[in-house]
Amino acid sequence: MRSRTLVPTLGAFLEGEEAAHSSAPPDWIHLLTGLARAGTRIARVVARTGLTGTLPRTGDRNIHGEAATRIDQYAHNAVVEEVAADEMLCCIISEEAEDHMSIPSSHPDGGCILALDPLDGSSNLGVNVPVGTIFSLLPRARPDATDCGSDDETGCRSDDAPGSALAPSEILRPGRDQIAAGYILYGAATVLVYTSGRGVHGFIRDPESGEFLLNRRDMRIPSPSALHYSTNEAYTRRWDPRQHDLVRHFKRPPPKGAKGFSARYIGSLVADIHRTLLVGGLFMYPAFRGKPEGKLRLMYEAAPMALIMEQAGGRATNGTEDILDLRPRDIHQRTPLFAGARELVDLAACHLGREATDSE
Ligand code: AHM
Ligand code: MG
Repeated sequence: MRSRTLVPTLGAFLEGEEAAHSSAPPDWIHLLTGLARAGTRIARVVARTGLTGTLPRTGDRNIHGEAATRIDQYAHNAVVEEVAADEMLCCIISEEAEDHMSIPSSHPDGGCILALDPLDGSSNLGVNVPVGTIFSLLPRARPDATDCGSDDETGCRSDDAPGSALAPSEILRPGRDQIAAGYILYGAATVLVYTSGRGVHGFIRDPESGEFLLNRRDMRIPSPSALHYSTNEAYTRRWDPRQHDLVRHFKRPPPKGAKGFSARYIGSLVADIHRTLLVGGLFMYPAFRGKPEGKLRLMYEAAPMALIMEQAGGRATNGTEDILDLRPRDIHQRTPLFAGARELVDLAACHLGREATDSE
């Protein structure tokens, strides 16, 4: 009988390679472990939605102590419960909460911000389409000269005076400042992908042991990448002519002997981005008439995916500017997103930055 190769668990990988090489604060390992625990709880509930509908069956309570009624509220609560005691956090920004949530609520004093979409794409659950949790870890803004707080070498502010309230300028950080980012995909398998700025690593949850096992170390978008474009073409009638030009370009007959483009769109961001990361292509959620900033949220959807893409050799823009360079005005701000293989994102930027040839 062949002996089984020893595959590192998430815990072993974090304690070993991540602890040795990452520049993220040491508490990050604890935080990611909490996120993985939340992912395990969410995966279980997601897997039962065919039986229970999108409502968890028993007794879950939201942050206000009310009975949760929606699965995305359940997911929000699960993450908050698993990470809220983390001393590195000063607040959580969640798609499920209107304002940021201070941690601890009475006197936020951690140095980092967790931005979160607890369960993206949950409207797909009724038809058994994969959904996901997206997370981004940011340092709280550095104090100015009049402030007595200090930063450690990781950028996380560490000795803030208890009792201070969080100002918007402390938490509205550009994606370029992210310490770490990632997602958990609830599909045929539950997959956790993260970066802390030194490559992208993927783990798959073994349903038997319950452990996340290292599945892909240092993920790279393949080059040449798959010629997939991915967008919701039902909005064509509301597109800018330059977006039309771009998609028309993808539909042109390829040169003799070359492969042409094909379309892929799941309509679930984590699944679309995961496919793009694994095989390449270009994911697009553009702005269009009626949605001048697109649909996706900058801080907890676009920015973490952009960091993953860049760390895997790809790129992400809002059409013209790198997503990671955008400074949010608001925690729930939206942005157009073009993400994927670098040459295809560059091609999109080139089309979107010039005069349209004609309109439809
Ligand atoms: P949600 O945050 O309300 O779940 O919506 C986000 C989802 C993404 O997963 C996906 O990329 C997008 O909505 C699809 O939108 P559309 O149906 O307009 O194509
Ligand atoms: Mg979402």
